[in-house]
Amino acid sequence: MATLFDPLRAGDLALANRIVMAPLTRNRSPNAVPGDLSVTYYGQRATAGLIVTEATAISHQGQGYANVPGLYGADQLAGWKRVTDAVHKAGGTIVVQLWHVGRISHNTLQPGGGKPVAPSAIRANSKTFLVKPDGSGEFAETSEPRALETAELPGIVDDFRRAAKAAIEVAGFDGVEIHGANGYLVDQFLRSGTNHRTDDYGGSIENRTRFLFEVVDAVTGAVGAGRTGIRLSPVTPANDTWDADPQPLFNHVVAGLGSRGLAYVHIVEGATGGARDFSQGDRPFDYEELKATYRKAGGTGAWLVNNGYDKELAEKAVGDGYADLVAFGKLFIANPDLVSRLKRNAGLNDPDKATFYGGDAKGYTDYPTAA
Ligand code: 8OZ
Repeated sequence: MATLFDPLRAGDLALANRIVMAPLTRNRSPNAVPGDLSVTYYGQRATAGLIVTEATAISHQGQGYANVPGLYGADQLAGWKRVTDAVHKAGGTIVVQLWHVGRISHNTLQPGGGKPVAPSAIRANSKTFLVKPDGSGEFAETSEPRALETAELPGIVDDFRRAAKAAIEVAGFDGVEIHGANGYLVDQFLRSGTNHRTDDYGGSIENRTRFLFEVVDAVTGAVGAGRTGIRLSPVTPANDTWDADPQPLFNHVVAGLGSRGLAYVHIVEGATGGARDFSQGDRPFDYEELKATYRKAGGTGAWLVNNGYDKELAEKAVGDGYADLVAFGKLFIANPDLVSRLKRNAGLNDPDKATFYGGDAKGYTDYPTAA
């Protein structure tokens, strides 16, 4: 029976254990450049089998929050190179999460102060995080988006491709994770609540999943499928996302991923950061069916699960053969040495919510390791 502490090969990634650091937005990269604090923060957590970085904007247009990092400028890539060097020096493996926020943005964060872009011009009932001139943070309503022209889509797909290539070749990452979850651009295309398009990218399931597959093909073409993962959140209501019938939609997604040879598929079960049994549509979501659909379609990537796992639940998921990898979020914020703490059944530090988003070293790099 597999345990959380066994190594695993996921595509081209050789992982020391099954414990993954989930992507966690921390808003500590002024000018979109990860700095000294981020080098320390990720280096401290390098005993994770895999680190998935915080969501990282592939373009200025893909940016939606203050002080989140990017992958579209030389200084941003140089900042990340210092992070990957620190993680590699400590023996870890790190992939970067490729992010386009779509409508979850604010005019003041967009190129030329323009409108954020989306599949359809439907404003999200959601908030973004801005920094005021005095340096303090505030949550603000997301701005009214504009609908993307069909002719603009290849440019965004190309931004994903370019960011992925630079992530590997310049920033030194071991791989990339496409952010297809939590109500950002890729997810906005998937869901019937946010995609009202009448071109080849809207309407049927086949059309709504077209953008996702174009992004996957561009990224895997640039860096190799064995270095590519993807994150999906089939039922999350995060960022005002909604779909009338998620099961056939996401079954179609993973069936299409099955033949594409990815390193892993990362599933947020339930409401992101909330109830694991949350569902949308008129039936509970069947995650076993989702996984079986992926395997039946030839998918050999690792099955990575997330949302509210503790040690017991994670051990069961891996021991039962359901999950290959388990991602922990808040526990990794508060416990840089989470792997050894779980292994030794040591006590866990409690995460401090007040310092999750924005700020300095406090609540970022100052959580103690166990004696
Ligand atoms: C929390 C705050 C801001 C962004 C996600 C990238 O939900 C995020 C995010 C989370 O995927």
